[in-house]
Amino acid sequence: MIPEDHPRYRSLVARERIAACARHGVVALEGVAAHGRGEAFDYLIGETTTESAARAEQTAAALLLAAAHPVISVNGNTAALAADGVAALQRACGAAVEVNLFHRTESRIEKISAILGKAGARVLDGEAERLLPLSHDRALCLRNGIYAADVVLVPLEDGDRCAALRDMGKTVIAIDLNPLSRTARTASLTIVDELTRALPRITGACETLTPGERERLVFGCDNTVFLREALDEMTRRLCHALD
Ligand code: PTJ
Repeated sequence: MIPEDHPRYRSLVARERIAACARHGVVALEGVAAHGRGEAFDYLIGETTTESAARAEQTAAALLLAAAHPVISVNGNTAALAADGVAALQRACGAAVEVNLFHRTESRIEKISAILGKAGARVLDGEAERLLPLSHDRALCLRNGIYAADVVLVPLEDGDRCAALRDMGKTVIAIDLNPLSRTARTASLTIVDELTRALPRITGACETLTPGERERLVFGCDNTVFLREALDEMTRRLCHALD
């Protein structure tokens, strides 16, 4: 039991949730390591949404709303931490939700789909086919889902699939606290923010952006600028950590 007045309450609750979901086979054991890496980068960014990340979140909303066939791709960590957030974003932008796993088993697909369904998300189902040019199981996706998408939101991605999706001409929006990851550098837009902070902000922007604002954000989207701003912020914090 984590006391609510613990200074790191939010972080500890998230960690406990990841551990519980790993015990249930929702989160892959490798996903526990990925979460820890995320925690470390979140420390560096100050465990807060920077002004730059907030702009990236608005841009993500604009891209999702401009898409003809947006898809939110969900893995084990995302379902564990943010099933509600995925469902709310789906309602706000009309995206399809598809489960796509690196460590793929039918049992995990079912468990993750159930968590998402319970949170109110409508999850695509059907026969996954090996449609992406990848040698691992993230190649398996739905013909009417990720394969047909023009914009794919990929929280906690692995770099290979991000590159494959870009090569197929898709716009890829990543949420990744590590601005140096291959995913972050390959995506069309990377939100350097923690998943559970990012999703509600994207949803909020979907509900409030005017058509003119959306157009300006899509036109001005430059991933290199967002990555540089995230690295600058981390560097600034490191340089002044003991001041
Ligand atoms: O559920 P599966 O089988 O699809 O497996 C998923 C994992 C997470 C194991 C797989 O996608 C993976 O190996 O991911 P990586 O390559 O470790 O990348 C995860 C990235 O997400 C890292 O750069 C972390 O810094 C970042 N990250 C971790 N937790 C969060 C995060 N970014 C934002 N919010 C988080 N909560």
